[in-house]
Amino acid sequence: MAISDPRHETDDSVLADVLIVGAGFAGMYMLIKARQLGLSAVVLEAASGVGGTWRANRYPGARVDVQSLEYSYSFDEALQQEWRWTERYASQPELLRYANHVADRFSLRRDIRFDTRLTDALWDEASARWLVAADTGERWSARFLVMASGPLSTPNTPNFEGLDTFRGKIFHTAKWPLEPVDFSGLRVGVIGTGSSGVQVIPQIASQARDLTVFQRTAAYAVPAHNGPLDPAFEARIKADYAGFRERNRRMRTGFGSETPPNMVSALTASPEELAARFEERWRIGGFTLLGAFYDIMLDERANALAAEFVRGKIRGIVRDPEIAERLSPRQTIGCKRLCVDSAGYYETFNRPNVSLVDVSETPIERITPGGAVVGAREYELDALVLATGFDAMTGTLARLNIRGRKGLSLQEKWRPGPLNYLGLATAGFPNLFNVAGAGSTSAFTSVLVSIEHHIDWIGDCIAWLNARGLGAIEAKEEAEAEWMEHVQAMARQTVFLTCNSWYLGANIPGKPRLFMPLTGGYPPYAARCAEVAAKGYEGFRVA
Ligand code: NA7
Repeated sequence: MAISDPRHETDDSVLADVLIVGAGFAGMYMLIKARQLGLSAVVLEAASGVGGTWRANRYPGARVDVQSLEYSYSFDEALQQEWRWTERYASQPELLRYANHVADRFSLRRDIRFDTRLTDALWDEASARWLVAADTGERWSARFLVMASGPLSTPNTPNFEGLDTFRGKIFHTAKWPLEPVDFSGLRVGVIGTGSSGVQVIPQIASQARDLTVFQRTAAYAVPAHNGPLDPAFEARIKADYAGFRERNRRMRTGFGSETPPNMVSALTASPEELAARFEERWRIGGFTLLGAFYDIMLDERANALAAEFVRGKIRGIVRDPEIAERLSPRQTIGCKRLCVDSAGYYETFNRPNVSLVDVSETPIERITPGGAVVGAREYELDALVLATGFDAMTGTLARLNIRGRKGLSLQEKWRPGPLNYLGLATAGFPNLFNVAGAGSTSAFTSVLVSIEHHIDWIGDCIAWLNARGLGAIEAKEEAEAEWMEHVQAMARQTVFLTCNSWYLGANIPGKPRLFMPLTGGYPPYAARCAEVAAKGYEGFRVA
């Protein structure tokens, strides 16, 4: 049961220096950091185990879209040397094993409260502490509250009429059951063709009797060329892992230093050079395509050349020209996150048991007990898979009762959008830090790089306060306003405002259309955060 005001029963609350929400990669590293600083810390985790997103998104085909050697912790040399990834792009089960390995290796579980969801957090002015309540009835009082609850952790289930009348089973990719699901012999519908849809569709197609894909926006899917991790490549990286991490941190995305962007404009390249560079990047795979020319994400004309290259690939893969046309995206490429494909997404539509229904013009009208109605037609289904994404960046925090100074509710404050300073803090909420969320470059990086950066920064900040006997730190309104303008101004220099994406909140009806993550690259962002700290936490008020 939610407790609306945790002040009522503070006598039985447990004291901690740091209360951390979430035991995914961010929460686990924050716990390690707190211990390094000699602070007491407790982690509240709603699930029954560690792993966060890699525990929840256990649908068949789930896999990371950044190479394993770059999507891993760098803070501990022994850890990064001992862990052996089996594939270039790790699968969800392997990522979950890695998360469990880290939890074991650093004995994290003793400070993690599983099956415990934070419901309320209230800033108590008198004690300068956060008073926190969980759905288990337990209470904590903590000096610092670190939200490591993930930017993509609240699944979006569209409000389809009749969804509750459906007779078959309904699955959401982000809330996949613990037990494996068997689709053999079933007529399955998948709604959604973002990264999750692109990964799950080939898997279901190979099992189900019939698969109907309901597509609102066609996806750009580039090959990952996944496979066993080459031992020679692994040995080369591990011979100087620290150097590799350092080179990656100088990249805009925090990864990919082995294939840096080509600093040539697509607009000045000859047709032969365009074709050669795009083909080269297609062969390498993954996000490298967007770096074939430096201006693909900055100039719509350059972007159109890359987009047309991928449409050409789709026409070459999909045998039925009419289906190829329907699968060909029209929006700018990379504007919605590029999908990295390990299972032959476009090839799947050559299978006789797979059909594609375009719901861009004629949306899904309703779900019936036996299927889905689009236009005048009912598609008969035995199971329905929602690959419909997340209420990204704000969904999780805005659903909690978090109250800062003078009872200010975060829900209220964030109604116009996630107002923040450096992506780390929000005015009116002292000693509250948000990890890898809105206002930071996390969405455009290997998120592990962003997580480590944020947590190192938070750790340094807490140590700085403690060294000076200071109790509280809070973003100033003017610094926050300036930062929000900076985030918008940076986005205006890119192609990111030309489509409807979760970056803009555009996937959730009624959500304010505001560009949430920071573009412009990780290095300048990290430099700005460092500069703020070096100037005695410029833009923050300390007490
Ligand atoms: P995404 O990328 O938000 O994709 C969700 C998909 O679901 C997308 O194709 C949506 O179409 C579709 N969708 C959402 N609502 C509807 C309705 N009402 N009707 C039809 N189709 C709908 O989520 P993912 O889980 O795939 O990936 C999220 C991130 O996780 C990804 O970017 C990676 O960072 C990892 P739309 O495009 O909005 O037209």
